[in-house]
Amino acid sequence: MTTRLVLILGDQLSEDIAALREADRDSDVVVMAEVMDEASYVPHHPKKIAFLFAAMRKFAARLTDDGWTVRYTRLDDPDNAGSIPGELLRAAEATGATEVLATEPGEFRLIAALEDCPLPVNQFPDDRFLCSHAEFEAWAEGRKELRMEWFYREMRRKTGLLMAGDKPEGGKWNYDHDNRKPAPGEVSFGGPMRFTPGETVEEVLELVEARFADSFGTLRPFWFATDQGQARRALAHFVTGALPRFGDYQDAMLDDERFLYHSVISMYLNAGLLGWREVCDAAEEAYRAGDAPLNAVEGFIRQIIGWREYMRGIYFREGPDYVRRNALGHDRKLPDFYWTADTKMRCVSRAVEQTRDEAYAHHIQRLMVTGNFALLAGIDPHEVHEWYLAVYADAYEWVEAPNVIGMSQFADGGIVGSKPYVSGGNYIRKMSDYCTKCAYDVGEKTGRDACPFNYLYWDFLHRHRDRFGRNPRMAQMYRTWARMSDERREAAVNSAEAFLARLDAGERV
Ligand code: FAD
Ligand code: DLZ
Ligand code: SF4
Repeated sequence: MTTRLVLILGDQLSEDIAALREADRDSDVVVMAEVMDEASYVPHHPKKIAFLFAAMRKFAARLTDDGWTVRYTRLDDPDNAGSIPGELLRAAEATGATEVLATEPGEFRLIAALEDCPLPVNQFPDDRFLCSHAEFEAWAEGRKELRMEWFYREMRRKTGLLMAGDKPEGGKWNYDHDNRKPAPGEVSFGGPMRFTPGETVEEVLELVEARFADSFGTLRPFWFATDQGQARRALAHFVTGALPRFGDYQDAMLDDERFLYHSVISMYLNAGLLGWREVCDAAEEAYRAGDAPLNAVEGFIRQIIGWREYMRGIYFREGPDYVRRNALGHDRKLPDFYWTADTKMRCVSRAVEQTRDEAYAHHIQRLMVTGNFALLAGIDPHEVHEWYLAVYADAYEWVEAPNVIGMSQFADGGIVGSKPYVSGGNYIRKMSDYCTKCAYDVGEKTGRDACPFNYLYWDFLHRHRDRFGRNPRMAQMYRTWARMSDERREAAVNSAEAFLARLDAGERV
């Protein structure tokens, strides 16, 4: 029997992954490799690298126990070819294999690299997702607007999740209206389940410490789950401890609470340690057992079968040039404080600090703090994209790019969102306690002491009035702008110009 190579990438750590299903345990050789190309195409957070390497090593051991022949290359192997195609060629030479079975990677960059590999690589669809590329295309075909809500309803019907016959459970598809409570006084959940590094993880931590010492991000304490069993325990911990309040406080932010009632499972889902079905079933069971309310469970399930699948659909539909889109023509360079956290804006510095420490920030921090600031300040969306791709443990282009280029920066011109997600400081004040500890005054609209989000917001609307002035969803904001006195409008624009000049000059803002 001829030997074939079976490529398993770092975010394909699922036993039912397509390439393994196509392979023959007796004659084929699984190839897994820690390579510098993948570890450095953006400067990944050390926690992200350590998480993936540790999870890869444990997954390889599990496959070996299950009877597979696994050829695993460590990063410090002196013969390491440095890239995935290079490692495939080396494996082919060593085994005599002439063909590769792979599962389609989650980034066009790597899909193209496999297509260009001198060995024939058969890329099977990644069917760990609920919606295939063809199904998304069929849904999108002929629609003027690709609204997530309509897509989500189809996914609810398809999965039967939270359905009562052909009607949505409780009579409504979406309970978001109940899910916008401001930050609670106290948080009863102690955060995600933390795991003490065992021998495999410790070995990886030492490697990452030695090789990625200069990268942005704190490696220790390292507490992530690194295998399926641990990830399942982390999920169960969330379902019992936090899911009941997930809905209520989904959009809230607190200065000294990094996780609130969020699940912190995206890195496990995206690497393949958890599957969407088991996660959603666990949430639905909690609802059916009366342990979690419908607004929480519906909201949570919507993120997974709705937003997550929708984002992937957009990425593959829009193609490789999506990450270069810049509909608003923004070209300011990413401020250094995205790496140093050294800014007087408390909300931004706290979001960056926790990103540095945990390789994690929750959705509203990503969207309404760091994302909102970048959009208001006119930062080059590609730089913003590369930052998000680097700093979060759950970041792969298929999910990160539509969230950043589309949802957060409006750089796709309105495919993901019908209006830009921008707000002044008042939104952050309402949803968090950051402003109480800030050097800026959220109540001040203009001037040096005023919250920069306040005047940058009006300046953004003013600068982009040709594009957004006739958008019905923004009409109210433009009416408010029009009603302001000339002096107030001028003061807002002047404050924004002065702030952006200080930012460009490298002053601490
Ligand atoms: P929870 O709040 O507990 O939500 C549960 C799950 O729903 C998540 O684990 C995730 O799998 C899914 N989910 C929620 N929102 C989204 C969404 N908008 N898109 C896709 N899945 C979603 N998510 C990533 O997985 N990788 C990224 O690189 C990423 N980059 C983002 C960048 C920006 C600018 C924004 C605004 C959002 C981004 N998101 C990304 C979506 C979201 O912020 C994260 O999925 C979420 O914060 C992960 O934390 P959690 O597991 O605690 O999620
Ligand atoms: C993100 C990542 C990193 C840091 N390192 C590796 C690696 O060494 N080997 C590997 O197979 N995969 C790695 N990955 C995940 C890949 O970058 C990911 O598969 C692609 O970006 C496609 O989603
Ligand atoms: Fe952020 Fe403005 Fe509040 Fe300061 S005042 S924390 S800059 S929103």
